[in-house]
Amino acid sequence: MPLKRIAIVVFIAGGMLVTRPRPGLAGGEVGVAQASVGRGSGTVEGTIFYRHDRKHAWRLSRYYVKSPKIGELAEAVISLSGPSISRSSAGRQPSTVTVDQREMRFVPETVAIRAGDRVRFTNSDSQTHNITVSDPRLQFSDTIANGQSSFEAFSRASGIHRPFALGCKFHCQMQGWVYVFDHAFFKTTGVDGRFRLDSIPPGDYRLDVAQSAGELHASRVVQVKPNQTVKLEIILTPADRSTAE
Ligand SMILES: [Cu+2]
Repeated sequence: MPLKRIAIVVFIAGGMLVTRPRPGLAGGEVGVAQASVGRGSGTVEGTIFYRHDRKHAWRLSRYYVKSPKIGELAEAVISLSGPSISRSSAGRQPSTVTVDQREMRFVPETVAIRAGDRVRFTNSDSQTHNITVSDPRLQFSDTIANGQSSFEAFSRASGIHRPFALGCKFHCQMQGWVYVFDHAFFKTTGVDGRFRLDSIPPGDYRLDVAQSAGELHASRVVQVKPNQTVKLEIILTPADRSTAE
C-alpha cells in the first residue's frame, strides 16, 4: 500500500480555521482537528485525485483525468456507511437522471441514484444503440434509435461495491455504471474531482471511493462532528485497483 497524502482541514463555526496536513499518513485512519461548537450536522468535502504510474498505465484515463499533472478524477463515486445513516426514504419523491449515448459512449458513464429512482436513457448518435443490464438483481435490454429514449427504474440498492453495469449489445466498447444507494450520503465527482456531502449526523463513518472505469477503490475512516467540515484529499493510484471488499 503506497503512502497517501491526506490533508485535513476543519472549519469551525465562528471563522477559525485549523489546517493539519498529514503527509505520509497511510490509508485508513484519518486525523480530525476537533472543536466543540454545539449540536448539528457535519459536512465532508474534498477532492479525488489520480496519480499516474508509468509502469501501470491506465490507457483511457484521459476521459476521466482532465489534467494528468494535477490529477482531478471525474466520475468517481463517494459514499458513506455507518450506523448513524438513515435508510428511510419516507416522503421522498423518486427522481430521474439522464444518461445519453453520444459519440459511442454513455454520457455520463457513471451515475449514482437512490433506490427507486429512474434513469432516462437517450440517444444523440445517428447509430441505433442499446442499453443492457444483465445482473442477477436486475435485467433489461432496450434498443433506441437516434432521438428516442427509454426509462428504467432501479428499485434495489447496489451499494458501492457492485454497481449495475451498463452495456450496448451493438458496441461492446460502450460501458457505464449505475450506483444505487439506500441512503442520501453519496456523490459523483465532476471534472474537478470535487465532492461535498452535508447534513451528515455526527458519528464515525467509512467513506468509500469507487471509480469503475479505472477499477479503482479506496476507503477512509472519517469522524463527523457537529457544525464541522472534514476536508479530504484522496489520491488514488494503480495500486488501488480492484481492492473492493
Ligand atoms: Cu451502441
